[in-house]
Amino acid sequence: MSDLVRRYFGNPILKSSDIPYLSTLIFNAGVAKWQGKYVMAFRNDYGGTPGSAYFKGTNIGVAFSDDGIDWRVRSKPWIEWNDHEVSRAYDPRISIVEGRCYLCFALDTAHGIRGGIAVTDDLDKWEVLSLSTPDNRNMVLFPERLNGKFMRLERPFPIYGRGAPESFDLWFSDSPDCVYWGNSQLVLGSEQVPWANSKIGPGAPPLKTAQGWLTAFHAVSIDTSRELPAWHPNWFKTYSVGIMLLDLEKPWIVKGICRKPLMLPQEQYELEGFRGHVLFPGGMILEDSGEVKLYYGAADTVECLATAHVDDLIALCNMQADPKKNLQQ
Ligand code: BMA
Repeated sequence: MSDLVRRYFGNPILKSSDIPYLSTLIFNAGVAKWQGKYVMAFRNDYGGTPGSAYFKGTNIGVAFSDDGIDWRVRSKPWIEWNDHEVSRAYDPRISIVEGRCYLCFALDTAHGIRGGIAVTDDLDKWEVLSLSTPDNRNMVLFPERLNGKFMRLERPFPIYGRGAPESFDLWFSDSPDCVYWGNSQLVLGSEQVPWANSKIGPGAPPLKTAQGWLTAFHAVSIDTSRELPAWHPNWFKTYSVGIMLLDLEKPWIVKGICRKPLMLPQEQYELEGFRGHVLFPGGMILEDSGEVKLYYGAADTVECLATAHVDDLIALCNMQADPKKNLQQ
């Protein structure tokens, strides 16, 4: 674990008691700078009591900030999708592409989990551009097009043919219009992450640097001999944060990856909650000073902030993904 990453001393930066409507858990937010402000879209699981594993529903709320630390939450939730087919939208990520605000999200449906992409120009009205086939989630859009194409990272869940348990991987695809997606390429197999023994998935939308696209991902380890603190029964999974650098011109190629987790759960607000030992990165902002703000959900209960210098993060990405295990070659 790297000590180049500093957790904000006032963590968590957003929690259920900050929300002016029904709220139990606030976590897994997407954050971006847009139109002179920091904006956050966050997941709100509501209608449960702390300590219980039951929640009535999930919606997505919006908050604004002048400094990326102190947040003003809009008085009403933004997105609540619940109909005969869809039970909820959750885990939003935000990317600003050519001045427009794109939202990626997961959708639980009667026929599987889908990854969605929508666009908004006012954080009010939103137009769904595409919904994947099941099962897929953790989509993140790159902040610019390459050769005219939108680009995304995503995490399909191949139940058959990939081995157990949950050996899910991180993929790339691109699109001329954000509607039709193709050119699917494997980016990183879960077996290539030395400290994980289960699934991985995209975390924060990539940041462009001269050395490559810098992106944080989540990586999961399961130890069934050790039940972890959680309101949720039978919780055995640790979610950590990894960091890697993708090639600027061929973003499905990993230029370098940090050999250890960038962050492991360590603080009380990360170790205990609905699901303890969970860090779930969803947003990264690169400031002019070189500071990177990394936003992450902690214990599926609160939203937190950590910072690091961009040069230090790039320097950490000095391991090649194991070529013997590299399915690209
Ligand atoms: C994943 C998703 C996330 C959640 C994480 C840890 O599978 O459900 O929303 O934060 O598990 O519980």
